[in-house]
Amino acid sequence: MTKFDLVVKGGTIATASDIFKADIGILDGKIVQIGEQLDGGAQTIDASGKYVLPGGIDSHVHISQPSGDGIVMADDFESGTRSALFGGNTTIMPFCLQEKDRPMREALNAYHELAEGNCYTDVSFHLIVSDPTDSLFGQELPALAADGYSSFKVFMTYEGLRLNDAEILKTLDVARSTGATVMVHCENEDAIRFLIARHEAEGDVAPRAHASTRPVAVEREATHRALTLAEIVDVPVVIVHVSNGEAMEEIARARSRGIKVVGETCPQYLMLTADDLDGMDWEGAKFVCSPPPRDKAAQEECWRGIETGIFDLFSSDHCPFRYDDERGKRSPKGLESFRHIPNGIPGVETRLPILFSEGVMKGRIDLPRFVALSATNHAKTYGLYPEKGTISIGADADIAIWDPTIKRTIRHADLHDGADYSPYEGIEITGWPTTVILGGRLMVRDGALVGKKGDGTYRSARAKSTKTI
Ligand code: DUC
Ligand code: ZN
Ligand code: ZN
Repeated sequence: MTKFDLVVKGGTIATASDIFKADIGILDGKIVQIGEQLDGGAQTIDASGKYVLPGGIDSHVHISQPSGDGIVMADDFESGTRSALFGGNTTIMPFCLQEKDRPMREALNAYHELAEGNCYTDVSFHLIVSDPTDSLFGQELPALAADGYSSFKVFMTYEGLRLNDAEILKTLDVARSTGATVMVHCENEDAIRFLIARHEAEGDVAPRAHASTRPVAVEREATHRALTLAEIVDVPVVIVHVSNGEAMEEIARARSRGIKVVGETCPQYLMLTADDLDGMDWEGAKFVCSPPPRDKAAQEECWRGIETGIFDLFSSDHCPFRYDDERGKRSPKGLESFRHIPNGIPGVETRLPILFSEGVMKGRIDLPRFVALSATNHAKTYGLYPEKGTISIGADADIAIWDPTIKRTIRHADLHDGADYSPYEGIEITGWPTTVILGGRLMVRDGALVGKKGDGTYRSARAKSTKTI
């Protein structure tokens, strides 16, 4: 008699708190039993010798985001979620960008249309506040938070996007009253503009100048200010893509004052440095992202943050542009000055293999910490827990089965995104997710795609009650 649609047998399961050997019984998309010797599956997956982990949640991903000036992102929902899936993810959280003089709802409806029927993973959206009007704060955002759009991103940099302190305070205040979560991109725009003008006046326009015009001090000051604003409003805050020890110190000091801060870092701050932006023939543009990669010492500081808990989230900040493309990194304007190179690098597929290989396999973190950083904390921070982010009875059967013996060299040719390069080309990886299950459905089996576009669906996020981190 079949009791389960699927049984995952003989693997070593890890959650954010435990490691144990057991089988998993799945019925109607949910985990319904965890135990020894489970039989009666319509289908059975042999996971012996493998790690059975919650599917990754990448809560910081840019897909199909309008980028201005003839620039086009390299991924739509189809290619972006396919790439995420092959990297062991079952949920991603892209950003819906509010357009100037238009209601957030309009942007949201258009973004839903792009995603609908095209996803290989589940998706849930954050909202980028770019037009901070009274009606947005007074009516739209509270209504959207109640409807399950309960995380807002604000930028302290980028012309046309940056909010001033008063506008950030208002956004934080809406979050306080609705239970929504605010993510802050911390870089001081005025200081960056000052440095850009100075570099351009000196004729220093190559990609490397991108890093020089966004130094650590620019990020540290903005991090301090964002945390101070959150302290004044008395609301938790997420500091995204932290790149260095000085910004980490601001987080630690804020926590010691009792402020609830969630810290996020990304693979680029562990694996790349500003020297990578020095490439010949504009190749440094392949590594242009903000904040920029720093130096070896900052990489070590970020590892320390991963090990000690300064960071709760490890996300990709996947923001893909093609390199050899006029609509990407080699846009005509971009070739005039680093200032116009689109900011962002691909990484949704390599995020978890990098953390697994460099973190778990090299003994820097254990498997429960890997699970917390890659899935559980994302679900808790953004209101998707406990359906997502863990392996427990009643949770969605979102599972990635990892083979820790696989050795692979990252080659863009083997990846599944829409870019034409990987910033991590040539890095040797030990361990890769070989089988991925989404809501009880096999999506990748032994490295081959078996799921279909449209199997991934939209998931609303709850405000308040489950945001426990
Ligand atoms: N910086 C951002 O703020 N967003 C996307 C990519 C990047 O580099
Ligand atoms: Zn950002
Ligand atoms: Zn980003």
